Amino acid sequence: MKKKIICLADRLLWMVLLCGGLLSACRNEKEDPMEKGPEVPATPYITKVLEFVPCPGQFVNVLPEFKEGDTQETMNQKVLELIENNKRGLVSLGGFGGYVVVGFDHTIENKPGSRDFRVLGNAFNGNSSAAASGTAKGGSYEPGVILVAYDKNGNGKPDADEWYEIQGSAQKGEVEPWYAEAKEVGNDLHCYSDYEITYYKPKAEPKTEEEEAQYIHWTDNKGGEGYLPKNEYHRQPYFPQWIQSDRLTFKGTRLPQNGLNHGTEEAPYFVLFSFAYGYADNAVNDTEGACIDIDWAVDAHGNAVHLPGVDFVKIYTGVHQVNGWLGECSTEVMGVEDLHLLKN
Ligand SMILES: [Ca+2]
Ligand SMILES: [Ca+2]
Ligand SMILES: [Ca+2]
Repeated sequence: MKKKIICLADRLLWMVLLCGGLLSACRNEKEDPMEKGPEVPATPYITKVLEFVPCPGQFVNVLPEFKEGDTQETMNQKVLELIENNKRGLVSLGGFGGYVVVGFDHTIENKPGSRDFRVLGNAFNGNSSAAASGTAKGGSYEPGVILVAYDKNGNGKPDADEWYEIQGSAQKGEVEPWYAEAKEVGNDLHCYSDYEITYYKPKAEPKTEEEEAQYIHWTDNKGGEGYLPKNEYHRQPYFPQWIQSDRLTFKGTRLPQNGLNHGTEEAPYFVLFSFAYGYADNAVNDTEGACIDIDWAVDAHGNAVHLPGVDFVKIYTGVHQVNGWLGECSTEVMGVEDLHLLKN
């Protein structure tokens, strides 16, 4: 009997030691997110969608689809199902300011002198007949501004003071080859770092063409106002249906208007031009233009910050422009990939 009790005590001691070991292993992993045990290989793709708030737009409530009863939580989950694990589904962020916040199962390392992650969109090259555009890349480029967060306090969340903006070519004041032509036709080429816009939920869906042209009212902090029209191709409600508020306000950097009509007034043909670097949905996927260097992150004053890596990425539509029948410029996201894990 005595022997048995000693045996049990021994076993208990072993279990306590084993559990303690496992717990401390877990703690170590949390303390140092750059360290990964070999038995749990990190995935290069998105594993979390923290928030999806699109701006009203022609693909909203469709990509992904809203169904009666959906909430912010279920919509986040629908977005995750589209863009996790290299699925490359399509999520539309709608007009200026609409955003998605994604996370990963590890910290994407910031390797010096190299680009670290890639944002996939649905940008493509098109033919541009405009000689004035010179070497500009025209086609369907709908640039999204990118923010990155390093989970410095290790609480598993991107805190407000952990976000930094990726400074692309427009924020740096670089002049794109298509600017001259865009200026000539009256595009707004300002790059506002403090833009703020509010969209108001319509009381009802439009019934006449007149109501369609004045569908979703917006006002901004630069004295501007206008309407996002409803077009004939997309008939569903454009205001995100799971959001109960009667208005949506977005703040951020607003990029120069990149859409140009290369057709005629009667038969318009819109070409959307790309910026040199630093945005989402601004380069063909699997090209260097879609790749981002974490060292491009800057603080609110535009000073470079040097982050060891990135745990969260936020992407929002950066251009505020309606391009005729093509509709509003809206960034699409199909995934975010850790280039180092992909060995690219
Ligand atoms: Ca880097
Ligand atoms: Ca945090
Ligand atoms: Ca797009």
